[in-house]
Amino acid sequence: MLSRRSALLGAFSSCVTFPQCSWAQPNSVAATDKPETVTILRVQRRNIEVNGKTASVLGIRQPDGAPGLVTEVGRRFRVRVDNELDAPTLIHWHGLTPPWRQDGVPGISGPPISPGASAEYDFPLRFGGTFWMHSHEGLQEQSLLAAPLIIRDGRNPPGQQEATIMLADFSFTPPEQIYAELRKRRAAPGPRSAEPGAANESAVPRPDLNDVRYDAFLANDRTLADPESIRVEPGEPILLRVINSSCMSAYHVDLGALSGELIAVDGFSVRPVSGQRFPIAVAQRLDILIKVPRGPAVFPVLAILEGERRQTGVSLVAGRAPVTRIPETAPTPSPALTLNLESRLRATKPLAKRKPDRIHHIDLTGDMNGYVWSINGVAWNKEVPPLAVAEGERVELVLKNKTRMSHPMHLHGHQFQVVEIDGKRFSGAVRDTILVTPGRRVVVAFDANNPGWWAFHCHLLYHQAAGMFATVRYI
Ligand SMILES: [Cu+2]
Repeated sequence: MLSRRSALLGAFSSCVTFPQCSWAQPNSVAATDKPETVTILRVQRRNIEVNGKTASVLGIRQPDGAPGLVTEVGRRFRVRVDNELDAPTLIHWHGLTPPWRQDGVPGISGPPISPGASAEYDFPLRFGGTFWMHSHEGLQEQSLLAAPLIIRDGRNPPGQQEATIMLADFSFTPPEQIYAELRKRRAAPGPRSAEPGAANESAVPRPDLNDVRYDAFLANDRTLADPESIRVEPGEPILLRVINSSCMSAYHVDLGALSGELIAVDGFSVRPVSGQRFPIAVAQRLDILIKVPRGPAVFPVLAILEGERRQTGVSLVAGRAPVTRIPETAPTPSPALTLNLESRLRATKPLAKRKPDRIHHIDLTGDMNGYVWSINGVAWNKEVPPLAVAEGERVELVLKNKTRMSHPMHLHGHQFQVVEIDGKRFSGAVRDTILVTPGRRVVVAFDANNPGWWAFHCHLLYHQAAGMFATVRYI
């Protein structure tokens, strides 16, 4: 099904649901969007402006310019991906559960799409939520080859306002050079040096956070020098769908003067948690419901880089209110992400209670020195045996982080439930990406119900590239 050159170019109409290329989407799908429609997604080069300079990046857009895809639960995911790049690519549908051949991981689910070729996808959408799509080929994700994938469902009342906020880390340094510089950092004693992209400002040893020094942090492709203004209706609720499409950066989402309710993580509902700040690791998503106060005002929604003051974000503009400049640094550095919120989350629809049929012990291993990252001491290569599971089993993955960095671990083709942190069992969130912080032990459980061969890896792009990658295979 993949990589066949489409002879049908032009025979499909694209799923044009929205009049302009906008990140804030109206809450309805146009009546012309029949279930049979094939949505065309073009993988292409595009320009954005960052820090006053033009940046050539990649993107996934529909023919009308809309990034990614907004659809509805119960429909089929009928998509044709056109590779308009001059390099191979393959797009992964992060958080969805397609047949494994349509999962978009080169070398696992199938070959990449050659330049000028297309691939077709067709599978049912059995659940809704906030998902995303991104390249799983090489380091393309660092060139912003990612887009939202929103599946509306009964949790979204008709007419409710919503906005998608996609976070990204950006560097003018080519990703291959960033990676090469990270790999060169071999066993340097004492404080870290040779930060890719910039000089190290401090001689004080720091915790292992943010090992790439980025030029900018983007929300919907823009920095706070020129943030997106999202018009909102005063006095009405708005659903924020926050997607962390960054390659290496975690944030604290800061609602400023607003408070919100976290109602879903990685697309799946949790018992609402009220708050003003919520952590988001790489590849995770947060659905936050906010009641916009009455009266005109501007509400910045910020994402503050973990361990630092640098921030990005958007403005919610309620009524006729003057827009003011938002600083690109927060008054104080934020802390590193912890598992405090994770341990408080409770799934509204947990997995059925069941003893595991199979338990895999997975040590997250490696070191900043030499930039070696691995699973159970083995950096990924094609010879590494998969983690075996069998259809119908309840499987538990016991994740132990033996390193000094946090790792957001992502399982393809399944959702899992967080069922234990450091020996304490609980009925945690159902999700697809779990942060495991240094020294901690986190157990996730899933039902083996999607036969095939699936990736399981750290979602930090350069950790994955360095070998913190494994596979799960049905036997
Ligand atoms: Cu990692």
